[in-house]
Amino acid sequence: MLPLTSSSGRLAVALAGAVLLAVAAAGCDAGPTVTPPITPGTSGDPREVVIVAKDYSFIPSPVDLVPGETVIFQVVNGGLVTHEAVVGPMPVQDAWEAAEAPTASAPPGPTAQVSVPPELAGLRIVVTSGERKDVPWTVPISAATDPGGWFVGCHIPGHWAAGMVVPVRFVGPDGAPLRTREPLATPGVGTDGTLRAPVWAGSSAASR
Ligand SMILES: [Cu+2]
Repeated sequence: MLPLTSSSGRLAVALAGAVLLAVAAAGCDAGPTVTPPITPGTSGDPREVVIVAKDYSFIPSPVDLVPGETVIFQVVNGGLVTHEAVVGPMPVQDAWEAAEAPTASAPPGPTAQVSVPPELAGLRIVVTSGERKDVPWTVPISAATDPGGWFVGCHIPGHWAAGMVVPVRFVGPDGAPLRTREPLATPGVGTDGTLRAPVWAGSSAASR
């Protein structure tokens, strides 16, 4: 009887693990291929897009946006330290990473004032622990054709390297992705100092 009990125990553990994975996946998004239909936001009726920053990750992943729509980003900091949501392509992410790097040794307190050239500013929303900021924003029509992809990232020193970046998935109103790309790398900072970013895997992401 002992082997059976042991086997059942393993099965139970395996099932519990599978359930946890399923719950975790469901908490992020509906699935890897197609999201539920989206009613794109307009300037008069922007769509609410909730982004939760934690120590050190974002929910959801990916962030679904329809090119040309107007959204209100509701950025919530559920973590214990200050975070930011920088929305934009990789040149924007690189610019903020470089601009904020010198603040790594700054003493605890208010976020240091940093800036980047306007053309590389993208959208940056800084939230302190427990804070929520609502920021309206119109998704550029051309964003979906940016060959490098777009991301939501945090550049408080060390946070991107800790994995605090999620890809933006541009979708049509029907929820179908406008383009798909293969994963390039796990997030982090490369040995040459350049940022590595995740790319959502599109329909090929059947397994997780
Ligand atoms: Cu952060």
